[in-house]
Amino acid sequence: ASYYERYHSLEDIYYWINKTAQEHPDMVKVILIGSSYEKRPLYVLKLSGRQERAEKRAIWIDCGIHAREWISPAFCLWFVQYSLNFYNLNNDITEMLNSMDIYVLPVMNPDGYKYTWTTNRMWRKNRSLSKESNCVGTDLNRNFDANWCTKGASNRPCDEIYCGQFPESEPEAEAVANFLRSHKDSVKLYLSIHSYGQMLLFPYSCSNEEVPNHAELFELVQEAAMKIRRHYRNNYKYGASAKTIYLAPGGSDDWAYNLGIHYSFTFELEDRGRYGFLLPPSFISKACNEALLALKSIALRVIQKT
Ligand code: 0X9
Ligand code: ZN
Repeated sequence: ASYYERYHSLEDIYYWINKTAQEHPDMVKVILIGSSYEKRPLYVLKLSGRQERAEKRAIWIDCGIHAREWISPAFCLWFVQYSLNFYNLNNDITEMLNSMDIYVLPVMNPDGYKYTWTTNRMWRKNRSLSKESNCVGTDLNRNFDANWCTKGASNRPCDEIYCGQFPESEPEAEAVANFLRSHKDSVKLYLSIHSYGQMLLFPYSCSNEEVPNHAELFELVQEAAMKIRRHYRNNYKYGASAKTIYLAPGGSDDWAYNLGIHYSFTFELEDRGRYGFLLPPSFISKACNEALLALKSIALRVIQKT
């Protein structure tokens, strides 16, 4: 199996980030957007092709918000490698990179990811210590300022869906929010990669309300799911988060949407529960190819629309 068909430790991923940037100085820049609670760097890879417009639009992709969802960072690595290898060879990738810069955050929760490799494979949250309790960790996908800590999140530090002390109390969430705030005019498409469940989701998750462009987003995920069904004979559910998965406030996708990034999605990759978070490495390529197909399908539409 190739490098991309295996899971990698955090140290390996940091090494990979550096090496990838060095090998492709023309297309890749590394940006430090902040650091984690335990002071690990949060690196974003900026991929760009040939400049086509004066002010270039951009896509944001984050992986590894939740520590145990190993297929998610694996997808970010897969996607970067695929984009670099197939630029100027595959039409879709070439068009994407010539039209949009792509910011990729391979591991948003490095402390949690590390912890799943050393201590507890099923850890979800980050590793911040709380003052009022001995329990560790905040759910970074409940820590954003979108109906923060209402129904679907918990204010108890021992819970898996603990929302934190206040919105963006966690350095990992704050770093992502700061970066997106300062790039909100160029970023047109926000994408957050999770597992598992095979779903293509869009806002809102923080309320049962429909977003103004609900119909448009629904068409995008419907088309993407149809392509996955045709090419890989696999079914993905799709729709607004609150109705398709559950009510869950404080998520990055809803927050990005409210910031003005009106193409905002969360993908839940393979599988549907047979292995769950423990997806064997032999499934990585299929899971990543499915997500890649959905990403390309949506991104190319967004390029036409914006
Ligand atoms: O609950 C979550 O954060 C995500 N599911 S997971 O099993 N990967 O934990 C779903 C996120 C959907 N979007 C929002 N809740 N905003
Ligand atoms: Zn998740």
